[in-house]
Amino acid sequence: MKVENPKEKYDQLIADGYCVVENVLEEDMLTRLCSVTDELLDAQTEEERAAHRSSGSMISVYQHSLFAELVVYPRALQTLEALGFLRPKWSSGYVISKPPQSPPLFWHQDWWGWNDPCSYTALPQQLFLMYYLVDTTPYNGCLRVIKGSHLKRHPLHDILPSAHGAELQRVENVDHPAFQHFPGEIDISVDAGDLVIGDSRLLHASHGNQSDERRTVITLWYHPFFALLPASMQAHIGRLRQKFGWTDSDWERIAELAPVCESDVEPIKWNRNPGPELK
Ligand SMILES: O=C(O)CCC(=O)C(=O)O
Repeated sequence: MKVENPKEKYDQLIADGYCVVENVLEEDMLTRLCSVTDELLDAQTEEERAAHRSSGSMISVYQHSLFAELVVYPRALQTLEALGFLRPKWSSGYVISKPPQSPPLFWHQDWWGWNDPCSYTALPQQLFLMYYLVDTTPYNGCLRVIKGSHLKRHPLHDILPSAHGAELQRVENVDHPAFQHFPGEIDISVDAGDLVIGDSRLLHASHGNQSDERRTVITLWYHPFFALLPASMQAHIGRLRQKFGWTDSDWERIAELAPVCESDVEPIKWNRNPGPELK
């Protein structure tokens, strides 16, 4: 696949923290992903749904083999390569689906390596690749981001308690600042099959879904410069892998993208809150 303007997209990803690549999923893959995710979502219990009211479902991609195909989907790897990420590794992912008439997702960032100085430099340690399976708009829960917040402190960094807090997930207080609007936020509306690539440090959220249809996204986490990360970070990433439903052939399929840490160094301590170094 030929990516239009790859250098501009790379520059935008580094400076703003995100970029969008149109039309990455082909029709056949999109159809298969819709059908598998619908099956997994229909099988969820009421309890599972209530626990994740804000984000919508959080189903691990290790629950179905099709997601192993998505991890190494050639058009996605060609996109990463066009942006200059030649040796990416992959660690995990989720099916995140907002049911019809559901609340917004709170502001958060997903990076956990803030204890290491490399987290305060421009190159991304971890990227999200988000595939939306339906067209999105503010009406049905499109993504919102705060441009540049992966590298620059924003008032939300001091407001947010621990990201992904259980109270925020259950939307116990919809007046909490984590659900509000902030100057500088940008809506990212996409067509089904487009790919949103972003830095895991970027503050992001989503609108509520006011439509009568599900709004599903598959988020996959990649490490574009895994070999350049400190060993303690590599060790943490290598340990994130979980077995669940994947078969040996699924693991073989993604073997080249498996994040293997060669040293037996202690994994870095998980810390989701940026320190004062983020200015
Ligand atoms: O549901 C969305 O649009 C965003 C999902 C998200 O925030 C994430 O995967 O970290």
